[in-house]
Amino acid sequence: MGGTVPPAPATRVWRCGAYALTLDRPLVMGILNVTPDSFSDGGRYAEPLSAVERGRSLAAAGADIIDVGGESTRPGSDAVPVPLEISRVLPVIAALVHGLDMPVSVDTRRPDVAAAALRDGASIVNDVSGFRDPAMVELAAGCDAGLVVMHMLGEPKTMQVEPHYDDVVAEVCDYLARQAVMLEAAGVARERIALDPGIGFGKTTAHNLELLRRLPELAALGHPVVVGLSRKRFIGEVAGEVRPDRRVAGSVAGAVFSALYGGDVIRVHDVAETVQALAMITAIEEAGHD
Ligand code: HH2
Repeated sequence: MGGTVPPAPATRVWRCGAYALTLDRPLVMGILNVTPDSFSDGGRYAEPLSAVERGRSLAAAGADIIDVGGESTRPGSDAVPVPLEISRVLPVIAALVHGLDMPVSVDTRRPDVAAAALRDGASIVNDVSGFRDPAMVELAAGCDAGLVVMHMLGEPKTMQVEPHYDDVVAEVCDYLARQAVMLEAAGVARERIALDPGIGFGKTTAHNLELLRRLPELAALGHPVVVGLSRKRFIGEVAGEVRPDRRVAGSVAGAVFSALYGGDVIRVHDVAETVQALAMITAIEEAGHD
């Protein structure tokens, strides 16, 4: 008798520079937009001091990662000149990296912005254009940062002009799988590559809901999955709420759904509310496992 004990399932990890983030519970990425025009918090943290203060309060509220962006990519937005984007994000990233023992991410499509952020200690490059730019791929191959590869149809300026897919989930998964293979071929370790369906980036409300409903298909690719739906317009359409700051309950519901169906990292404005909701999921799942 005395059969062998089955091995415990291997812990999944997302490698981000000096950090190895274990994915045995959903992680929260707190959004810090150092911009005058972001759709939800534009202008609130445009000054470095208020932005750093906000970053610290997101960490105190339980965020696992702080994602710092200097360019709004809301539908219809114009690209920001690189020097301006660098001047917005760099002082904030430098201050947060020195003050907090947690990964700081840079939300950028620009290799020069990403390179400057990495030099100042950022551990993650979050590229909403999904590492389309060969210079971004070269940068990724030459560092050890975690990467978020996001799907976006076209460019922010025009992405919401009648987006069309035959099967949105299959097309987004195919694209992300191909980008991951391309990055691995360029020399990026698989454990560094997280995938994000890009909720709201060239998608209708129906597309966004379908991507969430079939999130397990993206999770099945085997990479860490990042989901960013916080306060976005499709929640407003479902709930009949035009004000982004009144979409918190819908956002938390989306975060809980995502975490249950394969999301590993949830990108949110409302960190305290999301952390509490996700802690409940973890507590319920762990009950009776002692
Ligand atoms: N969404 C936004 C920006 N960056 N990054 C990832 N990985 N996933 C997302 O869904 C995502 C993202 C847009 O939201 P926000 O930063 O709140 O607004 P804005 O682009 O207007 O600054």
